[in-house]
Amino acid sequence: MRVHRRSQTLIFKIVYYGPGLSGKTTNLVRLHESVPDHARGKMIQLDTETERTLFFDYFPLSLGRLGSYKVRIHFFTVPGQSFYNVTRRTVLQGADGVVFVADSAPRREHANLLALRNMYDNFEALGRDTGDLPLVFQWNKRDLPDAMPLPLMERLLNPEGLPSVAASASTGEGVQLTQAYIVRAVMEQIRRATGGPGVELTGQS
Ligand SMILES: Nc1nc2c(ncn2[C@@H]2O[C@H](COP(=O)(O)OP(=O)(O)OP(=O)(O)O)[C@@H](O)[C@H]2O)c(=O)[nH]1
Ligand SMILES: [Mg+2]
Repeated sequence: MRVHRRSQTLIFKIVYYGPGLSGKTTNLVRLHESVPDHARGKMIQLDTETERTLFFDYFPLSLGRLGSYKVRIHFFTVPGQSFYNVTRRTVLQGADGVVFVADSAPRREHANLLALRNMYDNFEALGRDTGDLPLVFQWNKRDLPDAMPLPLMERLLNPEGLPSVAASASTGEGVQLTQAYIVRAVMEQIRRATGGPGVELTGQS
């Protein structure tokens, strides 16, 4: 979280992580579309000519107020392709929460696991303790006819039973719920960390 005292703004960073082509960029595009104009900033997509993320995607969202402070959330995606790890680590720096977008295609079972391990490795390299990391799993591409069974994905990737959402980002299904879960997890984490009486977000700013 970054605090801008002069403009009385709190800025949270949420990163969408996951293997290549799992649908991270699609999530952000759908999310951006679903936010009213007055609450969203421009979406930036830095990708290759084949629409693979090269650096990241990004857009800012105004969420409301926390006491006298305005709350903004900066959403990012990482590039999933394995050789962009330095970029992934850079994007992950300072993340207040992560959405792990897993691909339900059976042939991506191993890629999902590798990407999750890679996320923890990168946090470790950044010196970040992930014990209290707000993390939400999204089981994406549920529309695939051969999608892996949800209990299998939960068992492989989410043995701790963290919040999870079944989604089809290409149609937008589950995209907003995923965002709602991660925002809630981040806000709860702030409340725990500050020991405050509770933070209520009030309206759109
Ligand atoms: N069937 C299906 N396809 C999807 C879904 N979500 C995304 N896709 C497709 O999967 C492909 C990759 O989506 P992206 O959002 O670019 O994936 P990404 O995770 O950002 O990929 P990288 O940036 O390379 O890591 C695109 O062709 C999407 O249309 C889904 O829910 N179902
Ligand atoms: Mg992408």
